[in-house]
Amino acid sequence: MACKRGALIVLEGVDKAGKTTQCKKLVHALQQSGCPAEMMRFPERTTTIGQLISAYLENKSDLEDHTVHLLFSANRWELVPLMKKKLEQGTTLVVDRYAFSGVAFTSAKPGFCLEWCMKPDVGLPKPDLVMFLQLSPAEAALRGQFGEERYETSVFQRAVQQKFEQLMKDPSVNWRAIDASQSVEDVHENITTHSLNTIDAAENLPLGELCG
Ligand code: NYM
Repeated sequence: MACKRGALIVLEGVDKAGKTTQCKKLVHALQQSGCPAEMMRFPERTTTIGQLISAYLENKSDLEDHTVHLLFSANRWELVPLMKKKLEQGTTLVVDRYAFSGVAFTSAKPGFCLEWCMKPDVGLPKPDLVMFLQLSPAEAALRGQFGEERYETSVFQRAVQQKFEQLMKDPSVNWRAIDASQSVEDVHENITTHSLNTIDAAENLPLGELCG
């Protein structure tokens, strides 16, 4: 009998929303409950493309805006064979940022529209669930200073948040807004419930593709 596939679960949100903490806790909880699960993150900075992106984010290099957008997308595409293999083997993937971050961050720059930004990611494996960790800019500010990387300013993050809100109107994507102002444990419980439901449902569904 063919093995049931794993689910592709993505966490998105602005900086400070708690995505990485929640991804780790979710993978741990799924593994504890006997469900094979692994974490991935984008950008994946260890590849050759990822190193170019990392240098750009750390302000060690400058890249033209369209070019870096395409590199972020290429960084996802280079990991597609591995993602598909793991999903087919029955491993659920919990992914810290995906194509939606790509579109939200680039389209928050002047001169970019959502449509152009979405094109390079068309055809990527479509997440079975995208949870958006919602946190107001005021609450994010209470969680401390931004770091040193590019994009880490409240003005830019506010623009990114608006782009995410536009993306969440797309009914072809299974979005769930999660109130990230709750305690870490309450957010975790909420996320775990949605994830377990999605893992059950995904077993019997083919993996989709992102559309434009
Ligand atoms: N980012 C992330 C993009 O601009 N485009 C993308 O496609 C992705 C996946 O990279 N500020 C931005 C968002 C973040 C930064 O992410 C690094 P992290 O999760 O802080 O490593």
